[in-house]
Amino acid sequence: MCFFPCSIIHHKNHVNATKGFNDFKPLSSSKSTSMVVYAAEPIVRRSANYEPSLWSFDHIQSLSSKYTGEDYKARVYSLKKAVKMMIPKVVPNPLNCLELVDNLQRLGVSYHFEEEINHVLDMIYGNYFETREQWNGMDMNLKALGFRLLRKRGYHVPQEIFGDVKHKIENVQGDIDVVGMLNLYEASYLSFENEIILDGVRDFTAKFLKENVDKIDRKSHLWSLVSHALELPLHWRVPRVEAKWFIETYKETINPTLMDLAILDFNMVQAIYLQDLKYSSRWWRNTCWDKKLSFCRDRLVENFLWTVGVNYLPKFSLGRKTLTKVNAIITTIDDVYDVYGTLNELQKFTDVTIRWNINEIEELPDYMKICFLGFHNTINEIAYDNLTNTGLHILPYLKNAWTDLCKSYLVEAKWYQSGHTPTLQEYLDNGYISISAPAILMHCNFLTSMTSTQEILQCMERTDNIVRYSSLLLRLADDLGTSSDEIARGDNPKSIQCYMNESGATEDEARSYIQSLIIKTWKKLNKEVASVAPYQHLQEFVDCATNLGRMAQFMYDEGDDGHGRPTISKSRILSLLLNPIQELQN
Ligand code: LA6
Ligand code: MN
Ligand code: MN
Ligand code: MN
Ligand code: MN
Repeated sequence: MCFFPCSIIHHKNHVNATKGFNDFKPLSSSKSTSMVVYAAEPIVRRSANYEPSLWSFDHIQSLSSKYTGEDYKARVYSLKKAVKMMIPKVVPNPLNCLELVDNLQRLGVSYHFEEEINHVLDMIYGNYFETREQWNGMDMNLKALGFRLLRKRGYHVPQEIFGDVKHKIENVQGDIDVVGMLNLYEASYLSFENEIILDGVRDFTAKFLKENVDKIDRKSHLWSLVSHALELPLHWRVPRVEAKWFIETYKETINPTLMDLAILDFNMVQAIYLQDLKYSSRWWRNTCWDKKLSFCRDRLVENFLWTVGVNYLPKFSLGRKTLTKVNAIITTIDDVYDVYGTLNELQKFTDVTIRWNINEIEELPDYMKICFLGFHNTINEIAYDNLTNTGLHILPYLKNAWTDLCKSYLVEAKWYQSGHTPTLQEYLDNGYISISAPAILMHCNFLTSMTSTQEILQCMERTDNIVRYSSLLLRLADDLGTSSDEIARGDNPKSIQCYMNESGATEDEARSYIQSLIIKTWKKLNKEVASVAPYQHLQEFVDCATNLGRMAQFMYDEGDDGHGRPTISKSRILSLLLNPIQELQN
């Protein structure tokens, strides 16, 4: 039941509500009687007309995978052993070494060989990349591949390694090596700000590949690889999505032992996702939010998909289950602030959240009682489980992160109500918080394999810039994908509109500008990630943060809203979560 049952007007079509946010307003006041007569003024609520979920509870619970059990584990064990034996054989040849590492990473199985890969990269670095004398005169392809794989792991390799490549390529007699150009192109995306040599490399390799892609045989793997890279560079791609693509593209050509392992591992890890998803779907059903808060997006499976993008490792099960709850709560509360709630209600919701005070929920309308109590219970339970499992009391951190989020939502709701268009900077200073990534990543601090309080506190301290840049990537990509719908239904101006307003740019120009900010943000992120590389225990968290940025570019690919529109994500969900990869016929 609603707080004011007779006075609520639901608008099914995109209607902007600008008035009527006072629940009661004096109708008339008579001095003679000092009596004030109140009448309920209709509350006009917007509606987003979200499409229903494509994934029913019963359907999710009915799914199963055959890739569980000891037989499969035993096969993976022996395939892993066989792959480990391949490593010493490639050691004498640095290019073969790097190609093997690259393949293991792209196939999604490198997590089985962390120690071996570290060892190989250390060796390659020491022998070929540590000093200028070593890399001077080195083959371009080897340089490019080495640079990418080493910088990704935080080894110091300067951009000057490419100081002469442009000149050399311009003077090549005969055909230019496309594979080398492709590796150079991919390497250039590991750049930091103000690395103009790498900017140049990116420009001329992209130009070359665009001009030459059509000359490559369309049925060849090289053509797939080049056109894939031109769509989005490898460094920006979500590892699990890439693994699926890479396995399917190279199924018949890569070493069959490696491929057997990759396929089996993918399918077995996918079976774990299914268990995580079924748990999450039971939790979601128990909240009853899909029924009680039916004006919000019902996106449980999409919310789960984000978590697989953030961390695909089998050991991250609890992390995926927890983050799915976090994402579902965010998606719901975001709609309460952006679409359904009145400013007065939102102010109260924010206050109750700040004080984390269950006694105050009496003041909230019924729909918000459900929302706040469900939210409060879930976060408290997450904190409780952490306390009993690790002894660490994390509720104060979680509370702070959620409070910051709700405050940033309220800022935007006020901007919308007052018709204020902030400057782009003002918008982004709030918008990187209101996109929820800092709240998601705060939870991540307690979900990776860090064990001591000291490590976790150090992680929070050293990664605040990483969190900021990853959040900014999410905000910018989200605005490119969602702002058209948002503005049409009535919402605060997003980065595109703020930039248009302050610069007089057209929408297309503003979109390109936002794209350029994405490139710039990646460079800042790369630098920060490199700076924490020496701290081994931070790596899983840093990967989560970076993958969140990648996931945003995936979900909002080509400016489509893959989070809000279920039909856009359907094939991705089938591919990553539900359909196994066909095994090789041996
Ligand atoms: C996007 O919605 C949304 F819900 C997010 C919070 C994006 C990331 C979400 C996860 C991982 P919308 P807004 C749950 O585009 O209002 O409405 O901030 O977000 O632009
Ligand atoms: Mn929103
Ligand atoms: Mn919002
Ligand atoms: Mn808004
Ligand atoms: Mn949005």
